[in-house]
Amino acid sequence: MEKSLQITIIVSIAIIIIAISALAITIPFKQTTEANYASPQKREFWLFNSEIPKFNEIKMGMSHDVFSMSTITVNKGDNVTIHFFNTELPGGDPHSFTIEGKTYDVNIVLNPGENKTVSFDATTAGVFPYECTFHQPTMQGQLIVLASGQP
Ligand SMILES: [Cu+2]
Repeated sequence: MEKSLQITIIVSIAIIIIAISALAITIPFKQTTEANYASPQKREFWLFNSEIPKFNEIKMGMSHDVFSMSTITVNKGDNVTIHFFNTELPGGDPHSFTIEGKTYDVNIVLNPGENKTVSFDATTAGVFPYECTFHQPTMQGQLIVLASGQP
């Protein structure tokens, strides 16, 4: 009888220690997550056409053109502004910034030396591929809209 009471007390103390440890581990992560997902915010990006140095287009059978950013990450609810620049010299290629699908209807086409700005609200969470319609398959990226932190 006395022994079983001892065991009960030891088990209870062990459970309390485990519970406190788990809480101590979880709390810092929770705070970090909440701080990072403060939203909505106005988020601004500068995007450029770029190229892979020493990339042999003939040998590889594809374009050397890429976007300066292959991912753009925002939170759901953010207002997103993207300034897109075509840094080609006169006589160079046009480039587009085109988000695939109908969720975000963005398609801007720039001649050499031009820049344009596009703004939209990130109303839908998910991963949305973007591309330059002139330079596939190399010139593409992903708009990532995170759902976390939304009420
Ligand atoms: Cu392009």
